Amino acid sequence: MTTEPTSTPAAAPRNDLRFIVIGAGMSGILSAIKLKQAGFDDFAVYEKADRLGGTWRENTYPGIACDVPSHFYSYSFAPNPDWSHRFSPGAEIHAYFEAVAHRYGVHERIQFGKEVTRCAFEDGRWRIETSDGATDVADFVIAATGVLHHPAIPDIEGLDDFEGALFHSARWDHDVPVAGKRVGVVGTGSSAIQIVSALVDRVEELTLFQRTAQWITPIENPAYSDTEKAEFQEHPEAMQTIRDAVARAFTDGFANVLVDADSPMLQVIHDSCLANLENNVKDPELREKLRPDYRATCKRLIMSEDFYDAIQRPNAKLVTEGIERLEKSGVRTRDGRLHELDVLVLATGFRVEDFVRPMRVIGRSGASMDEVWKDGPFAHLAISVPDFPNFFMLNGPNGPVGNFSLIEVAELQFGYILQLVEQVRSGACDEICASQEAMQRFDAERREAAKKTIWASGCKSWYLDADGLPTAWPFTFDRFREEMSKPQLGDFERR
Ligand code: N01
Repeated sequence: MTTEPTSTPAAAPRNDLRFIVIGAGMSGILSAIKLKQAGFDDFAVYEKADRLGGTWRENTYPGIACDVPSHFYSYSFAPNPDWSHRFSPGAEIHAYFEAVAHRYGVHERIQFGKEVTRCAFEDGRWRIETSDGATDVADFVIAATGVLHHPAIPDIEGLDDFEGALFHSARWDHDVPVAGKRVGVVGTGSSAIQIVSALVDRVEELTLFQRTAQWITPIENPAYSDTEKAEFQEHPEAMQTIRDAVARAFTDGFANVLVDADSPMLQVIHDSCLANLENNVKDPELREKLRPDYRATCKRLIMSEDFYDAIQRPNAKLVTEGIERLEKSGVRTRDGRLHELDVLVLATGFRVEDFVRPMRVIGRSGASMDEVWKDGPFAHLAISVPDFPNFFMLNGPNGPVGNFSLIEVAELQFGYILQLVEQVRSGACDEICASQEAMQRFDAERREAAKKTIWASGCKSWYLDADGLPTAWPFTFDRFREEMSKPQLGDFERR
């Protein structure tokens, strides 16, 4: 049942609302800043680690960078004239979040080393438990817990038998020397491609274990000169111009076209990836091994200016034979060959379906998020789940993910969430969450649209759910912006 919007406040305005933000990554820091700016000063940010930064804290592998241009992958309210490159490295991005958190006075509001283990909606408020046994109570929970968060460890036989160093790309062990070593990398996603390019000239031998070939689009990554940085400092509007241009180009040339597998623009992207492969990989045998058998952008497009060079170095080896098992000295492939290694990196991606879990979240009816999501995670417009009032997610299920700025996504979502919060603050209601009816309507439409996207055109990727249906936002990014501009209050149940 849809609850009709009412303009008559049920009670007096409330200025005593307390918020808990879970996670101090990009979207948690954003939430804290935006709450302060909106005049909500009673909030805490709980962070399980001992530093902020989320994905940029956890991923420190060699070569890490963001493939969204830095002047777009920045908060809209905190442009950074000092970005070193068009696509700046991960450590710089991490330092940016640290600096912004300090500058906006939210760093001191983060409680580090506190993992939220349980949130339960009891007597109209959220009761929070943390790993150290402490409890807290709040009116709202903002789950800023990230998407690419829980490393996926592949089910390869003999993982424990390997006597060399073994770690996931998101758990890079910097104590393990790689210079002059025989290093193997499993996987060909964005992480693996960056690792291979960064390591090949430092190691004795680099072996890339490829299960699926990837389309690669070449990008240039020029450094910003001191003159350009001084110009950005003096004329911040120059950064805004870049930002606007990139945002428009990513929206029109990318995000909006991925959702229509028949879009002619997708053929343009495909042809450019094909030309990259044909023109830049010389050995015909290697070229065939690197040739994907699906359409470009079906998987998340890899952007790299140097991967094809790297994989053609004399000390690089591409192995396409499947992995049979790990043995004490290396990887045994199905053809019986043993690839001897000192270090093996699992660049095997993330368990994306977890979202807020393993935290236990109990809604108004007593049902847990695990139960509600037993067939897969969902949320109305990626933000709100029926019967979990005053609990909102940033970058939650079925939201936009892809080759564009998740910062912009989170900013738009937070603007929307604040409008829902306003319903409670103004006294119009005490509890607000998506109605079942709106959720089901959205999910049915989302599922239909998902079938028409490029992600459903015949490849395997982390965008797909257990049934092979893409889980990402399947509409245009323009529609996302439009939806986020103003909640349809009729889609929300308010008590
Ligand atoms: O992970 P992935 P990722 N045996 O899931 C392979 C963001 N990101 O960490 O394709 C052998 O893409 C798997 O093979 P297949 C970005 O959103 C951004 O690289 O399933 N191989 C695949 O090749 C990205 O999309 C940036 O056949 C196995 C790989 O592991 C997301 O993070 C940089 C295997 C996993 O690829 C995830 O990227 C880095 C097995 N048992 C990450 N299991 C930038 O901004 C898995 N694989 C640049």
